[in-house]
Amino acid sequence: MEFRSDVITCSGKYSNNQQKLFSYGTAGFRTKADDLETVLFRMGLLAALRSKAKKAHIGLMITASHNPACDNGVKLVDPYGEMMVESWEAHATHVANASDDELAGVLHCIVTEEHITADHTAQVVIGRDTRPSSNTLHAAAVSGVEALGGKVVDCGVVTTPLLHYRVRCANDPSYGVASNEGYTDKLVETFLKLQSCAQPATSCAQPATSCYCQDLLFDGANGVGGLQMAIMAPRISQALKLTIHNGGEGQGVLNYRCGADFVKVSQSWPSGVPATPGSRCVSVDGDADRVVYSYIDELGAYHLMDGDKIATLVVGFLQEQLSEAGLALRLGLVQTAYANGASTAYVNDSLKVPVGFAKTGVKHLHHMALSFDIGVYFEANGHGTVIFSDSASAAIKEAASTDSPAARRLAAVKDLINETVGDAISDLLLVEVILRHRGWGMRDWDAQYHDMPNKLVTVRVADRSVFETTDAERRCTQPAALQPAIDDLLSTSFLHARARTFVRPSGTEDLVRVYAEAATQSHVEELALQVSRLVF
Ligand code: NG1
Ligand code: ZN
Repeated sequence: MEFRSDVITCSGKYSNNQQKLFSYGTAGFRTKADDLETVLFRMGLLAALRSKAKKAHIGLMITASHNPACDNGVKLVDPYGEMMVESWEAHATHVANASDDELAGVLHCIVTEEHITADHTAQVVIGRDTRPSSNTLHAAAVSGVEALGGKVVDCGVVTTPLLHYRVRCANDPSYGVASNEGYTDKLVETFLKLQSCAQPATSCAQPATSCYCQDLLFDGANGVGGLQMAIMAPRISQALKLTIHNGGEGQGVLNYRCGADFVKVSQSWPSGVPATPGSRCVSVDGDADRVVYSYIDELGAYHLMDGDKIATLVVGFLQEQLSEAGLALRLGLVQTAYANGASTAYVNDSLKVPVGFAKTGVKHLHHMALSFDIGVYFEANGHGTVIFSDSASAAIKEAASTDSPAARRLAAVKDLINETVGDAISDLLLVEVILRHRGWGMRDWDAQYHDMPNKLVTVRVADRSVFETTDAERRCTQPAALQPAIDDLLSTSFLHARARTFVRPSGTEDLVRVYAEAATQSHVEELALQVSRLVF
């Protein structure tokens, strides 16, 4: 396959004159937006090649998720809406780092290695978040796709999970209508159907802590999630009364002291949302693929309901529905090392559902979840979803054609879930369905298990690449002396503190993360401090 002269001309316009080295990690490329224009042009080229290789639509999302507004990023999405296969991540890194003179050669190598022929016109589905830099980066990506004669399907400003959905539908129309409206209609209609069959919601004379209440505050992180919710909220208001705050209409700074990442890390109520005792709030992150809940009890105390609480709620519900429907399907949960130990124990010991551990990054969780008939996966930070195997889908469909209400509920719940990737809006609608089905207030949900006190801290080091881990990142193998020192600490000073701790290099930022969990907050503080000192 020969490259059109446009590749050479445009690569002059998007010249690579940086010393900086880029690496395609768990979140694609993510850094300061000013450094990314060349990278976006080149990812447009690569997405076009991937599309030719797969003879399918490929996705390209421009976002830096929960990171500050001055950052941006890009990741590619494979035909079924899943993260791009790992073997192409190396191609992405090579293309991004090639000098202008090397670029055509690097592209030729990929064409040869991947046996790409010229006969398929590339089709790339592009989405972007609300960041000011996203427009310029979008133009660069479009130039890249078009330089290889490819066609762009422009989704505009959309949430990351909506882009994943669009890619899946473009390649598999049975999944849904491939448009932004198709996504909205599917979620709205399924949610209303599920809620109209549920018990009537009790009136809100009582606070949301003690019974299911349709009132919900929505914290949109000043990002694209608020825009999408503004479209959906009026359409679902008969079943859920959402009040949108931090809605992304230009009033507040993206992800600043609000949104799912801020709420999870600081374990506090988001700014910009009225903090009234007895109220509950759902927070999404800057691109609306993560979700966490919070509530303030009658005494004014703050409570966080994170991704682990959502995962356990979903697993318990699916288990109950499967049993009522008489379906013997293998249900499992996948977590990462960051999952609170109490959530793992609850699912293993009380629900008797198997739990697997994967490395951080949804592609790893997604992969492991495929080993179950129904795999639920969630990161503690609120990124997760449920995936159904083909045979599980067929069994549910067949059971739903009988008069089993549980099987019908399961079939509708499957339609509500975005199986391609964690989706804050789809997940929050699912949580509402379950809470209403059970008539649960926030305190009932919270009472499933009690979180172990925990803390996540970051340590800046000279070179994070010297840190290597094993056992789903729960143990450090390099530097060699670190894990023995941690083990020594746990077996002496923290022997009776039910303590757990681990160290891993971040895949998205230039730092090392230390997680500590123990029976009391003071143990946690001390453990996090001592392990951070060992790392530094
Ligand atoms: P890193 O920076 O590798 O810890 C963070 C999150 C991940 C995942 C990725 C992708 C934590 C501790 N880590 O990864 O869970 O969401 O970003 O965005 O929350
Ligand atoms: Zn995100």
